[in-house]
Amino acid sequence: MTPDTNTKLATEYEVIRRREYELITDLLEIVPKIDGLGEERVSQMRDALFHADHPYLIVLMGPYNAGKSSIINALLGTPDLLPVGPTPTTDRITILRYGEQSSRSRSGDVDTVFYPSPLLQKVSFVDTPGLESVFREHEEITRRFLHRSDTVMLVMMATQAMTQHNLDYIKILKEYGKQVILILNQVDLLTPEERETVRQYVADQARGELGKNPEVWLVSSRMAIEARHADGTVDEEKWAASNIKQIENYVDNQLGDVPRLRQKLQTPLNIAQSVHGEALTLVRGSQSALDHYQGIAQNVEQQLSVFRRESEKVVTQTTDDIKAKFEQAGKNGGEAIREQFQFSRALGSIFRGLAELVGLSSIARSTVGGSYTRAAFERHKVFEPISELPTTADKLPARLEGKDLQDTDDLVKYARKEIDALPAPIKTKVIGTIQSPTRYDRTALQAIRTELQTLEEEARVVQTEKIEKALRNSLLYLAAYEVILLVFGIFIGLANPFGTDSASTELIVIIVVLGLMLLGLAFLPLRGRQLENEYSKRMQALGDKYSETLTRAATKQIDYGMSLRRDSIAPLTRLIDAQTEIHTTQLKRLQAAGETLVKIEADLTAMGKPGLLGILR
Ligand SMILES: Nc1nc2c(ncn2[C@@H]2O[C@H](COP(=O)(O)OP(=O)(O)O)[C@@H](O)[C@H]2O)c(=O)[nH]1
Ligand SMILES: [Mg+2]
Repeated sequence: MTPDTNTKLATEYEVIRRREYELITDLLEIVPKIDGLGEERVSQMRDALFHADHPYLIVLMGPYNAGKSSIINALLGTPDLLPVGPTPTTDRITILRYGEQSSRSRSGDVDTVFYPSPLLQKVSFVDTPGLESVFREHEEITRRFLHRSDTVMLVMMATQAMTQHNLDYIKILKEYGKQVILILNQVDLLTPEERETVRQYVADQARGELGKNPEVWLVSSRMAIEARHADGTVDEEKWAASNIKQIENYVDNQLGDVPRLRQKLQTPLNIAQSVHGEALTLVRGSQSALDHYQGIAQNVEQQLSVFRRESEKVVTQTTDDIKAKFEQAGKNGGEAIREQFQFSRALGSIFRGLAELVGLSSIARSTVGGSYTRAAFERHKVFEPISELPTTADKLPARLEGKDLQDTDDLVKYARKEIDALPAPIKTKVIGTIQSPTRYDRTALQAIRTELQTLEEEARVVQTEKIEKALRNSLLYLAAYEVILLVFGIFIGLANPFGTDSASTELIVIIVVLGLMLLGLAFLPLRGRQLENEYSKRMQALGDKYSETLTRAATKQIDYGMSLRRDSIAPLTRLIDAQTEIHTTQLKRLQAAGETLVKIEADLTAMGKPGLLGILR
């Protein structure tokens, strides 16, 4: 492959790798929260993330002072990026990876060094301490890195190549099934003849262990570092002699190897696909559980609206009762008024009216007038229904409260039963306790007591004066009217104004006068009816106002009672809401991830294949 196609391939690879990384990062936010998905699957995902995170991983191992850190410094053209020393300078594992800016971070046994080198865009290096310490003190981490590595470079001092130890390590590394390259460093300390001898020796020794012709590279990191001058110039001859270029070339060749690259991207993708599939199945499987929870939520809502309607019915029953009492009072009052304005009474009252006319009744009025209307009201028990109002109104808060508490207890029992029936992992997610309220706020209906009292008092007010004045005036007008007609009748009878011949005319006139006199008598009950209507209208208006006031306060108490009910079972309803929310988002995100998985898979299959025009896609 040409370097050009190599670059294109590397870019393509990098694009897919990044998408995989993002996808797996996204999945890692979801999958640990899916009930029933084993911890093992989650750690597989984390592994997959690591794979997708590192473009290509080369682990450098070898004894202390072999020059592992120096080789990395030489490759990156920075003598001081990693500490170098004749003694074990550091006992930590260091990952070198690409970063826009040079920075370091530390987590556990592992340091990460970010550095803006183009080489690190293609490959990440893992620098390890001496082999002995690696397997003794960092066994777990070492294993992890070895598993994830693409290539292991076993770095040895050319002057002390292939000790028994090194042979043992080759054996171990072989077990990991990784490609092992033997690097003999510090060859600047050997003559060309010695170099060839050492290479032969190492190759022979390693062949036995690796079972094939091993790669043995002779390098000098010191020469490579020395070849790059501080002023930016490079001693090309020295650089070539250092042979560090061989490592660079290796990286480039690896990245030009399409099947290998594809395999590298396929591994995390496969893990992601497998875990994603299982997660989706689990989430879909929990749909029926969710349906059950929503059934509970619906039951609760339904029950709550039934409760509300029942409470409202209690209120309407009371207000109907109250309105009936006002109506009764209005009716009784009307009767009392009617009695005053009765025709038979009116007849008898004409004389009283006459007395009024001549001003004789002023004494009688003060003694009789005040009492006869009130007495009529008493007789007709007008105030009895009014006095029953407080008892009726006062029963309402207690009835509502009793219902609130009973309903809440019922809901609590229901919610507890449902929570008990939840699967154990869900049960642990219930926050708070389901319980009936310990206090009850009665202020809403207490607050209107005085308002109601005022209305009751108003209902007791008999407008005695108004009624009696009306009666008096009616009698007065009636009496005057009758007297005038009477005088007119007598005049007709005595004065004979139509002459003796017209006795019939006279008779007719007298009959008409008598008729008018009788008609006048109907005026009184009519006036009474008018007052009666006024009174019952006033009572009805008061009754409406009374009911409205009561309803307003009762609605407040009902609202309060409803909130008590909701609060008492809030842990259950909150859990259901939360579960629904979690389920919906999980499903949505998993479905989206599934689509991305399919796209990446397709792009991965197409990776490195020539496009329509024969050029690399
Ligand atoms: N002569 C020579 N010395 C080297 C070379 N590379 C490293 N060293 C020295 O070997 C020592 C250990 O190097 P270092 O990179 O820290 O080894 P590490 O322990 O494997 O990381 C240091 O003193 C380096 O200067 C080399 O190519 N030639
Ligand atoms: Mg080192």
